[in-house]
Amino acid sequence: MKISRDLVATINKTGAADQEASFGFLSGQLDKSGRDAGEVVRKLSEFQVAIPSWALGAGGTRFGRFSMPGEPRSLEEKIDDVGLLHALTGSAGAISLHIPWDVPEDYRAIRERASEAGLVFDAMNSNTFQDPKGAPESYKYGSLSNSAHASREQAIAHNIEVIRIGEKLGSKSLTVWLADGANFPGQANFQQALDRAADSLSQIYAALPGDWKLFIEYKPYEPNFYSTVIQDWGTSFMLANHCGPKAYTLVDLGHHLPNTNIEQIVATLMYKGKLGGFHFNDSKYGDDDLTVGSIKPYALFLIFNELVYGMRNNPGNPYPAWMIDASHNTKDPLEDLIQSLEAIREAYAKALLVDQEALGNAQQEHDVVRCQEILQDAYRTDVRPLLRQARLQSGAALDPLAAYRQLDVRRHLTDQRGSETVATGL
Ligand code: PSV
Ligand code: MN
Repeated sequence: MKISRDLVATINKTGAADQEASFGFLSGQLDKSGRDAGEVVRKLSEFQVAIPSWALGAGGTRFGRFSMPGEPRSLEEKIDDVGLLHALTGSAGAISLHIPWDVPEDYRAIRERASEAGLVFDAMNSNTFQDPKGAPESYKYGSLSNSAHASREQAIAHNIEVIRIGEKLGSKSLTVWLADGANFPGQANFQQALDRAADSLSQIYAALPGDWKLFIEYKPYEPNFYSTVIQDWGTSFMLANHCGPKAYTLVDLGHHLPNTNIEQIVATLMYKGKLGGFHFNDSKYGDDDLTVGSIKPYALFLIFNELVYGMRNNPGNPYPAWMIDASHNTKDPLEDLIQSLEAIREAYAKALLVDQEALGNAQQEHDVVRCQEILQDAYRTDVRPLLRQARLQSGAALDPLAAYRQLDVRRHLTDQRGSETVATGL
């Protein structure tokens, strides 16, 4: 199934007059305080978020998985799904692949299919948390940090192979999430495991093409429950520095213990020019992988406030690679991703409305109340007319979720693919 621009334009006719009125009103309001709605709309249109290939199936937990009819059966169909999302939202212009789940058979055909849907290939993801089929070595006791030399060598070779696959697709970065750790006290020597991980990562780093980046993702626990080799941003940052200038930390919002001040982590990393990648999701308890903004939208806004500040004030930090890393369990994955994309743009738009200069002055004067008012004035603004305007201008749907339902996309996909399909992934 493909959604053409003409079809979207026809659907958009229904809400066009309302949108004109609400955008006109908000523009006028913002103008009074010297804020340019057109500029925010332009920035929103530019903000593209990668969709990981593993987020197009229903996901699940270790207790079970309830598939969604019409799940993509192949890499081609995953690309088609992201193409549908992009056509409706205008904000999902990239796909992020996970190897070995998504090894292309025909590279040229895959590249063409993605480019026809307006997609580029974002960061490649390696996988050493599952044993590869038929491989001689196991990752049961770790991969890049395993005390067995042969397991480490296999894991390093896999990561280098992922880089080579990514090169053929036009990707420019590799994300390593290292699941290595221990389940029981005494099981591993912390210092030696870290030393081996650092050495393995350096070897992968040495195989990076000149214009590539390495993103090192951290996570406090799971799949190991006692310790994780790269458990926090500090460890990731240290390893990125150990590797070299093309290595960066990747922040996944779900990879923090409850109540961690993630916005401060973002600020610290950007100050040091080391925030390379970002995985969006939301959580109540741990790495829940819930819809972005569904639990703590104000925290997401505060994080975006630091991202906007960093993008303006830290020229040494590269433009981060944005990706949604969520699971859907009981929702239609495409509907859930539309909701996440909306929440991301909403938080970004609100952060763009923060009067950074006024905030800086209030901070200087120690006017704590005013500081809070400035942030909350931006947060309380209903920015949805700006989001709709950005979509309208880029030929996407005014209301992507309503359009998705109106076009009966899931039924079309199910008719095409069947109701028993299961996408590769977790
Ligand atoms: C691990 O929890 C993670 O966040 C990493 O980014 C993985 O690549 C992804 O989820 C899928 O397992
Ligand atoms: Mn992640």
